Amino acid sequence: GVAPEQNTEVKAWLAAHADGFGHFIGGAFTAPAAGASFEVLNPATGAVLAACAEGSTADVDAAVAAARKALPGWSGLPGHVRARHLYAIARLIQKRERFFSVLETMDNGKPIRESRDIDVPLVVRHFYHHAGWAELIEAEFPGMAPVGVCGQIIPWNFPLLMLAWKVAPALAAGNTVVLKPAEFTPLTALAFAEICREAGLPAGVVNIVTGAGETGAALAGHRGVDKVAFTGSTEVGRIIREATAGTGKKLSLELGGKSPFIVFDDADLDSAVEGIVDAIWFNQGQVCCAGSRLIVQEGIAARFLAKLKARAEKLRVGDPLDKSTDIGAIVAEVQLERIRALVEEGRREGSECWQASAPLPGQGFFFPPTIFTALAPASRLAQEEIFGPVLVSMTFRTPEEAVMLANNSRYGLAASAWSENINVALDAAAKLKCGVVWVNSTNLFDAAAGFGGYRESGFGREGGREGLYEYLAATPAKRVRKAAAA
Ligand code: TXE
Repeated sequence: GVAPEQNTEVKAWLAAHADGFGHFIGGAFTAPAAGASFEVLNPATGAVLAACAEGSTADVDAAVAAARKALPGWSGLPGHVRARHLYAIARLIQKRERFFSVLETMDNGKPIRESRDIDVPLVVRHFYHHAGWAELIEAEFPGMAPVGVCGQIIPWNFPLLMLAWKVAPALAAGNTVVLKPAEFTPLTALAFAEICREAGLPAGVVNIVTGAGETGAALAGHRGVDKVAFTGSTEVGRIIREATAGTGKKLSLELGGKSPFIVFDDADLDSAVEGIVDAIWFNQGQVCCAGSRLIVQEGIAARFLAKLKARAEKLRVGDPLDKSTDIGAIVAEVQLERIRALVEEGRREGSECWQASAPLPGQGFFFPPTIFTALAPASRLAQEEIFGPVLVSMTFRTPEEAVMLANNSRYGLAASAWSENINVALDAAAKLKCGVVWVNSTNLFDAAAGFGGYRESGFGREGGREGLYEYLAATPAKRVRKAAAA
């Protein structure tokens, strides 16, 4: 293989924090109110990377108070001044792209090629894009004002990118933030806190509290929070929706998915194979919009699956820091066990299971590319989000049947349709119940395009003009006065 990415800078940074990380509150790293901490592991090796503070309600109180205190100053700045801060953050992350990529890969297990070429560049793009919006905010959204203090809870699959999706629009619109990263992957968020300080962001505009579900629940339920933004499991999304119901808090939820990937018999099969490889094996399949259900036209199904399996045999599963690795480690042992259990259940139910034959690394949390065929559309495997490198495949005869199968899901996040006849593809696209449809492509993301779901995939959009509405309120004068008085 290619030599592993150098990680000396990251090692030095971790060594400098060998005593553990505190929370980032009011512009400074603070010791947690209580002494509890948790270990952060490298899922590719099992090694301990750092110790982070377990956020208590007292920590959340302090962070919300700091965000509240910073709100009048930050929201009172002209948009173009806020823009300068966002540009500064973007530039500093860009300058440290390599550091952030290596740190993300060590913390999450994703291949360095992905963190370096996809995650971190998209993070930078997100801050630049929203710096532009900050400049335009008064002109483009007349009569609207920031919502206030935002409580943001993010998952572990794209740790820094999910932070960018949440923090950049919130700040552009004049809000202040308390963010809780996922307990498996808090490190790039803590490095981002240092960037905020270096960029001269006013104290308290961004606060980061680490911890697990209880810390998240304390944040979502805090009376001083005006808006909650959550990305994660549908189950926790439901808990947060219940907890915020009747409180007047603004809420956006980006939850699970079981996105269909439809291949019509006139598709360019080689391109579609590359497409599905990206759809289900990018980030080990731990992607909310992963194309996890292959729906392929009957006449070409056998040929398509044969091509796909031959391609999947060539994917390299292993050391995420190796630049030639295609599939890295699953984020944590409990996630690996979850994937294993679902796959075992599928096997027991009699579905045909194919797995790539290359041996897996002897340590760390790895799972091979896996494809299920001949499974009942109502089975758990066909309906539930697996969140791993596991594809389920089914066939259809007519375009109507393809759409019916695709929409046979409690989710509705994304879909992909492949045909060389654009009419066939667009006709199907119009009938798919989901937030985004890619035609002859997959996993295209941009800061300018709103992303989000229908049904149990949640509601609200992130990115672009639509995304900004999640961070703006229509009753400006009253809200701002109330915020200033509190
Ligand atoms: O997610 P959780 P988990 C799905 C995916 C995965 C499954 C379990 O199917 O296999 O969820 O992952 C915080 N109040 N997705 O258990 O628990 C938690 O600390 C407030 C899909 O890791 O939803 C973390 O910061 N917050 C997905 C965040 O919620 C709470 C991404 C997400 O963790 C909380 C992740 C509570 N009661 C998982 N409990 C996607 N759609 O991208 C936990 N948290």
